Amino acid sequence: MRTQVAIVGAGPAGLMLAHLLSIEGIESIVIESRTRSYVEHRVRAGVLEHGSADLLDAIGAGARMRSEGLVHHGIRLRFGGGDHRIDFGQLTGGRGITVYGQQEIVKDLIALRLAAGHPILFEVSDVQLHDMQSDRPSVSFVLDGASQSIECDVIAGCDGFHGVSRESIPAGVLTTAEREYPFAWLGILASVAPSSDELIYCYSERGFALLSMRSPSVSRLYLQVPADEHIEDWPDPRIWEELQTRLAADGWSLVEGPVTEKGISALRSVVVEPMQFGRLFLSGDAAHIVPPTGAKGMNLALRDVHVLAHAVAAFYTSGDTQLLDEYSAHCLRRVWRAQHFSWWMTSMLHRFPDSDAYQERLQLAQLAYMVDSRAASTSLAENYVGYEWTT
Ligand code: RFL
Ligand code: PHB
Repeated sequence: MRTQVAIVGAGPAGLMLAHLLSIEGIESIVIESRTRSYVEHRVRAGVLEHGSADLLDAIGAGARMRSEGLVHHGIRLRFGGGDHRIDFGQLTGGRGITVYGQQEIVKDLIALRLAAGHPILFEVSDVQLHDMQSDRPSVSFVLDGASQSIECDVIAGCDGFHGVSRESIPAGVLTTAEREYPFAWLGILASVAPSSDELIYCYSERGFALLSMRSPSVSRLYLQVPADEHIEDWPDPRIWEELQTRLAADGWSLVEGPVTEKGISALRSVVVEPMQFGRLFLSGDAAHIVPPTGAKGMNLALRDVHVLAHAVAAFYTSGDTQLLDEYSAHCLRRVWRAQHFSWWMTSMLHRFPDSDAYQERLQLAQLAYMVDSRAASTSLAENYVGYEWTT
């Protein structure tokens, strides 16, 4: 097979890139190791920045998000037994976020691509990247028991944190900066109307809790748990009891319902630099991950491929690799802003195992400043909804 851009991974990054390239008249083939059904049902992110929602619209994939997604103009910080609203609308000139499940975006992007007759090859195995430093790189893999190869001009490594693309780069090329956190998130989906019309980020003595949602009848809730916790130790009644204790607030109650999905995810911050090796470009979780507290991971993945598509288009128009060469530095500026925001939200809202009275008072003082100061809440708001660089 021959194409212009071989895309490894059909997550939000890979699928969005395929659409953006196709709008520029550039051909691509997407290969994915999982089944279509698996990627369409993997429960992950839920919050789209203002700019990400606009991007889905711009490529013609926004119709269901606009009709089923929930637009929010604020979040609540809950601490000291009370709620404090961060009003995005007022603080960011009317901007908001859209709550819409990542797997719904993946479904919409897959349907649109297949309807246009463009290929996504699911269930490929033994994926290997070759000749990345030449101008004729290729990707080999096995599909339905047969060995195949795609020759291309550019490879986009959009295969997530556990993919092969980053691992294919020789040792010594990339530098890695990372943080591990001494806790994880236990997340559930429940068939019950959300007990709040906006997300609640809750700091409590027993640890962080988050109330989110997927629709008017589906709640998504998270609990901070120790990093080595096992999901088997958390039967549904224990999860609800812990949520009730942490989220308790005067005059408010958490309504429980059947749990339809649950799992534990580790929290890490990682960035590899540069996000390029020859004609291989890493995008999204393949190059960087953030703890989910800032709701940034998928948004960053979409931003990366927006930059990459533009650079690839310029390359085909002019033959010039300047924008491709600048891709990594361009993305890393936003990536590091999101790294800081995600690390900072995580540090402010979680209980650390070695915490003492001094650290707790510092966290509470920081939370109070966030809601008392317009400057501080504006900073949180603009980072959360996503902002455009002015330089
Ligand atoms: P993905 O989504 O991991 O997709 C990579 C795809 O590549 C496939 N793959 C391969 N394909 C071919 N060959 C191989 N060798 C392959 N190896 C892997 C995989 O099967 C997969 O289909 O990466 P991408 O596209 O970069 O997207 C990143 C996002 O998925 C991720 O950043 C977000 O889910 C993070 N995240 C959140 N981000 C937000 O922007 N807002 C949120 O509210 C938010 N909440 C979250 C989150 C992540 C969470 N978890 C589970 C880590 C909440 C949680 C709990
Ligand atoms: C979610 O709804 O899954 C979600 C919302 C906000 C976050 C993380 C996850 O910060």
